[in-house]
Amino acid sequence: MSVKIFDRPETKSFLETVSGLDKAGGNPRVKQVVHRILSDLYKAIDDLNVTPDEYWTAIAWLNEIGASGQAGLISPGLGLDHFLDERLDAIDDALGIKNETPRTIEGPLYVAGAPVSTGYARLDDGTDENGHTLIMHGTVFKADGTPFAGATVEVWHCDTRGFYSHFDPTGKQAPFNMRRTIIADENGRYKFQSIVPHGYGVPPGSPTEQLLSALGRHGQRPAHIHFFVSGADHRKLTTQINIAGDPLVNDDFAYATRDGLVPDVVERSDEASIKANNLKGPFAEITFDIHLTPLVNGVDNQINEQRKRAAA
Ligand code: MBD
Ligand code: FE
Repeated sequence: MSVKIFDRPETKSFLETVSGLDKAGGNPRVKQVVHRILSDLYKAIDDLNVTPDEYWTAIAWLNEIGASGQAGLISPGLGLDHFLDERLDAIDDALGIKNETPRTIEGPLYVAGAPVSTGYARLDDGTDENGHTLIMHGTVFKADGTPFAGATVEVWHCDTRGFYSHFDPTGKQAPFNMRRTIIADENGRYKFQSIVPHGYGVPPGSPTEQLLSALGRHGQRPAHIHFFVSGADHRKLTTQINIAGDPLVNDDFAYATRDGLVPDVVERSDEASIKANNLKGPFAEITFDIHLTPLVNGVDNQINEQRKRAAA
């Protein structure tokens, strides 16, 4: 039986009551957003004849998402993180700001407090037996195009099983394995040794995977390396690079792949290169320069407090 009650005046005034719009107290912005989202939801229920059984299935799923701490995981899966990036890009276009190094989503797996070093860091602790050595390096540039001595490069990635330290379900990794903060040297250069990461997959059987499966989708990401790059008088850049050649480079469940963020991976097996990097055997090399952008009217107009909230 299909009925329509959304357009009734009673429904309209009920939504205003529920959202507190008829009261003086509370937070006006929260009221505005809740009123809009609730109105869209009521209308969808009405238009699609959502049954009570369907509705309570969704509520149970939301409880599972929360209980498993996966709100930050299904969010990129539903493209919301990428959509926010597209909006930041559009705002920058309107302001005339060019992002020579594209931004892309942070994801839910950053951890603050990684060891800090200048110029160079070794990210992995050498215990991943399947690891293929990676050397990655580049120069950080200021908005005026000059090298950014003292810029901060935070980098994090997963191991060859697709697990991140602090979130490793096997408990195998030491804290801050494959997480470092590198201060760019006097020439704006950063360099690190690590291992080539594997792709990531959402936890099997998780509520995130259940929804993706119901959408006929997978929960896999191509191999990638995350970065926060920041420096005085510039906006903080959140980005990632993908490992070129990964079959999922253009099939990421989190939609983070962007032009300009898939640098070449060069296999080096010649003695000179191996020696120059103090290594014992062949390795993969990635060169990736990073360009920061200026503040807008003296402030970082894109900064968000996601990290502070995660730490609280
Ligand atoms: C990741 O490693 C990630 O980067 C994102 C965006 C989502 C899940 C896992
Ligand atoms: Fe990741």
